[in-house]
Amino acid sequence: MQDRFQEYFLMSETDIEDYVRSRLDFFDLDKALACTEIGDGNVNYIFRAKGKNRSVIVKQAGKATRIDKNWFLSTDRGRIEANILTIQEKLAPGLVPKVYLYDPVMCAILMEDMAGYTMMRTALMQHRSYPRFAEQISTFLVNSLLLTSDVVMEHKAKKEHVKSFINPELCEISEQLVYTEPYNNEKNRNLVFAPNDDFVREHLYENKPLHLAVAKLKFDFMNNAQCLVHGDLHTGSIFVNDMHIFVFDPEFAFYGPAGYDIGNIIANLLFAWCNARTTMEAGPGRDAQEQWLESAVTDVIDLFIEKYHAAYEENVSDPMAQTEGFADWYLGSLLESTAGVTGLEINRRVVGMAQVKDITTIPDASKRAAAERALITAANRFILCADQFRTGADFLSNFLDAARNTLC
Ligand code: SR1
Ligand code: MG
Repeated sequence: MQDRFQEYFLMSETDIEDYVRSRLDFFDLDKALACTEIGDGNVNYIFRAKGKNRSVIVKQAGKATRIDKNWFLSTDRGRIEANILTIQEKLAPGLVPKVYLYDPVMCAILMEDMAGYTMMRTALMQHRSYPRFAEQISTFLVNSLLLTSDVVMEHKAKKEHVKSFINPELCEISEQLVYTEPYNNEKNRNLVFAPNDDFVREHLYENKPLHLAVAKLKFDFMNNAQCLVHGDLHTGSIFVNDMHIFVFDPEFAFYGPAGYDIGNIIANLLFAWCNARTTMEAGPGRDAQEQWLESAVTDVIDLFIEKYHAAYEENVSDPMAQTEGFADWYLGSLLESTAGVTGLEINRRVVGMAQVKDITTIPDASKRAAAERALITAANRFILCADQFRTGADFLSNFLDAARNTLC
């Protein structure tokens, strides 16, 4: 058969069977494949091709984002995503989907299907709990972050990594949507929930001390090539089942501050808590869901700290990083940046253009408004007092204090 995939075009469901067969030797020739578009993200196109016994995911980078067809992005993000998944599979085996092939012509990744798994945000909005989550994500975080840093990697090899993960356009999205627009609405595309207009003006747009703290975090994001970060590690980038998780969708990857990934996780667990609090009936079911989410927040941080120390001890290679006191100082800086990013991720998802369904689908307007105010209150303290968060309990109590005042 003539290969009609020699030149880039944006594929649709009807192209996927031919495409997959042209690239992989996976499927019986005499059985048709069921091909469906399954993505609902803001950026790329994701298809599942399913044969009798096997299935595969095709993720193609379009030239424009899905959220805005006039917003053009380099398709090089497909290469970056395939490369980071391959590295993370070595560092955290089994916690990311396996890449079968990256096709630089179609800018498409063919990868393992996470069949039998649910997107974590969807599952959390169904108020399901995953007792193994903190254990698994903390392993992923320590391995993918610490082991790609200068503490562990040979420094010239690490600099080669930094080069190959330069991701200017995707980083620019975060610089705008996370580090700028929630504080000034400069492109007039924030989506502020009307009952909170005044609150947002006072606490975000006119809050000068907050702007200074955010500016410092923005320049840390742009200049601190610390670790190979996923770059968009919210609960829509994780697939879960009762036993296991997969982290996927790392097209925003680059060398940046470790706290960027950890803070994203914490913030998104707090969105799930707000969803449970405002949409579940008061009673034992809601209490259990909230308690699980609260322990997930504390455990992610505390297990990260515990595993960080063990991994540091085992893997540190830089002689100066072995100086007594350095590991603790470095950890302190990671936790400070984690707190700052937790606050930034909260604010951008509450008022920015890319919001989260956990909050936007809360049906009762006064509960949604109260949840958003609690989140912004907690977020601003995460940002302004970032150096005061050193344990899981510190992270949780800041949020619960804010929630107690507005949501209980
Ligand atoms: C144009 S992309 C908007 C947002 O979606 C992605 O998941 C990232 O979070 C990005 O900021
Ligand atoms: Mg994504």
